[in-house]
Amino acid sequence: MKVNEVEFVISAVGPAQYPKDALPEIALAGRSNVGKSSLINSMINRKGLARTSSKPGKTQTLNYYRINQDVYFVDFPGYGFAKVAKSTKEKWGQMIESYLTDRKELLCVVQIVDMRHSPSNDDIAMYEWLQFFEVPTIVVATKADKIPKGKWQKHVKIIRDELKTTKETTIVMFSSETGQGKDDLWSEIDRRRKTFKIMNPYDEQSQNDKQLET
Ligand SMILES: Nc1nc2c(ncn2[C@@H]2O[C@H](COP(=O)(O)OP(=O)(O)OP(=O)(O)O)[C@@H](O)[C@H]2O)c(=O)[nH]1
Ligand SMILES: [Mg+2]
Repeated sequence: MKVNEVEFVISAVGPAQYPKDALPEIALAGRSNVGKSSLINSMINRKGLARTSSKPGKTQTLNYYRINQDVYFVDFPGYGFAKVAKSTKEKWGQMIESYLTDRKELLCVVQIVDMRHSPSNDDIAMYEWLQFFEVPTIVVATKADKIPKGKWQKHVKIIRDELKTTKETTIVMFSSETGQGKDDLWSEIDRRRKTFKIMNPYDEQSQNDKQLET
């Protein structure tokens, strides 16, 4: 897909604020500091649009970025960050869980892991959870620039084995620094977009939300 126009739309704290224009949504999941926001910036060729930080825990809401009139990227708070208060974590957890199970616009989750390391227990739990709820998932192994190319396959195999990925799950080798894997990830998203139909996007609930707004 050619990225012509990108807009940051909203930092949502709950479903009432999610967009109502029924575009497919691609959610970015991964542990804190793994490079979710950087991946969005790299995919849309805008360096600073999605806020990144070397300090984990930067993204604390569901942040929506619209690409053309085609899709949204939804930047998630990272999981596995110890310094965030427990009550805050529980709040995020609930918000993310209901988003992932209820959101009809969800096209797929891009689960990001660090190519340098074996997936963490949180990564494994997240992937298992996504499979259990049959959420279409693409795994991205990022920070590929930190490893010599000759070792990429070895690292990808470790990730596949540890996550126990299904045949349906594609793994994309990626680097936000070099742009490696950008075209592969866009092709994978486009392929899914072609067959994606949002079931009943304007159901009773969204009609009610609309009436409340006016
Ligand atoms: N070398 C390298 N560094 C990266 C890459 N992607 C991200 N980083 C760095 O990793 C750090 C974290 O990146 P973010 O994109 O803010 O991570 P995040 O997953 O959005 O973090 P939270 O919002 O805290 O969950 C930053 O210092 C980035 O510059 C990559 O592909 N290669
Ligand atoms: Mg972030």
